[in-house]
Amino acid sequence: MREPLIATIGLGANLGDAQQAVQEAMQTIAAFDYCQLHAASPLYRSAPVDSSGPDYFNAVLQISTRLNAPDLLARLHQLERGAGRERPYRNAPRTLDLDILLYGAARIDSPTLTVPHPRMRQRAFVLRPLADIAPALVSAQELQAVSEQVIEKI
Ligand code: PH2
Ligand code: MG
Ligand code: MG
Repeated sequence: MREPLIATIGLGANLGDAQQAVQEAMQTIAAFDYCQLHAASPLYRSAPVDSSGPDYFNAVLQISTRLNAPDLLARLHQLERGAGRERPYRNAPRTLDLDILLYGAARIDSPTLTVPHPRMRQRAFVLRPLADIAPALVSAQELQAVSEQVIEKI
């Protein structure tokens, strides 16, 4: 078990009771072994970006964790499966999506995990909630660049 660091996780869902799925997942992740809640963003409703179906519910969570990145990812995937996640095609509507956005200051480039998340800085549904809980991690220019994306805090 390693020294604790802050992992930043993006949550999203747009099928089924998506709002409840995101809220429940935040609580479940905060209660994972070897993890402590660091910060939880408000919930946002956002239009699908490069995706389809109903509006998404999105949030960002920071945990302090001693889990290594593959173990954290495995637990997140387990939670997605428990929520009935299916993967018929890329960016398909989904009951629950849990992405590791940042893992401390680590850069990870493995077949199953790329961190920092390669598209996080192009997405208002990540940057807006991230700016709420970790303003030093998001610049005004980055927020401006995604200001056309349809999103509201709920
Ligand atoms: N996730 C995607 C693709 N598009 N759009 C919104 N609004 N919210 C998401 O969480 C989302 C998306 C791929 O993971
Ligand atoms: Mg995703
Ligand atoms: Mg994902």
